[in-house]
Amino acid sequence: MQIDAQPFTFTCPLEKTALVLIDMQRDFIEPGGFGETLGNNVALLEAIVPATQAVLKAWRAAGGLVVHTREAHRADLSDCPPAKRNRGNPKLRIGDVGPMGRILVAGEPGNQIIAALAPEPGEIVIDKPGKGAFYATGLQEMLRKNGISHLIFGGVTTEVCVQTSMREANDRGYDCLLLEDCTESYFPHFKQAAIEMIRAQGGIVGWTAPSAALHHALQAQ
Ligand code: C5J
Repeated sequence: MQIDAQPFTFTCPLEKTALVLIDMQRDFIEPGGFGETLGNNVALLEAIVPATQAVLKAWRAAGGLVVHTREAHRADLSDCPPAKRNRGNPKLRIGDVGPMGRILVAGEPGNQIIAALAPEPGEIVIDKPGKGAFYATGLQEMLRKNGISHLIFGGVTTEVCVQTSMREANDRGYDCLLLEDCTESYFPHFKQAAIEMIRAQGGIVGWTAPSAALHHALQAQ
């Protein structure tokens, strides 16, 4: 597949490429979750759902591998360092009970992927205790087993979990593309800066493209 991207065309064999949707979970996108308790306007993130849903549908129709991640901690918080739990003095901390259950705890209602992007059987779902999708997870091994060398990213938030995951992937040798209209930040200028950082210096972290370019490439397959 040839995807019209910046800083130059992203070439990826469909069977060696996974779509990775980062943390499209209720805790970040719906009112009452972790994102809102940190004082953010979650409506900004909700706006990318239609474009992300369209990509997911097209990718599934093409038979591509899908990976979903969730920022999720064990119920006993043994995988949540106090430094992370206490940071920022939010109204509700990780593990506290909010309107959608315990904040960022695996299995709680708020920790589920939003209904519009719910994983289907056979898709990989990774619970990650850190911001990056590779830290303390089995993601690399699962990608290796599936023969994956290229990753197409969407999800939230651009400059935190998406960018961290792309950097981790880049260091592990994956070629990575970020779909610009399938990612968002609570701070739009951070999103723009992250996109520019990723593709600067000849793609030092990876490539970026609008989702229309991916749809075009899939149709040309
Ligand atoms: C944050 C994330 N922002 N998924 N998590 O804490 O980006």
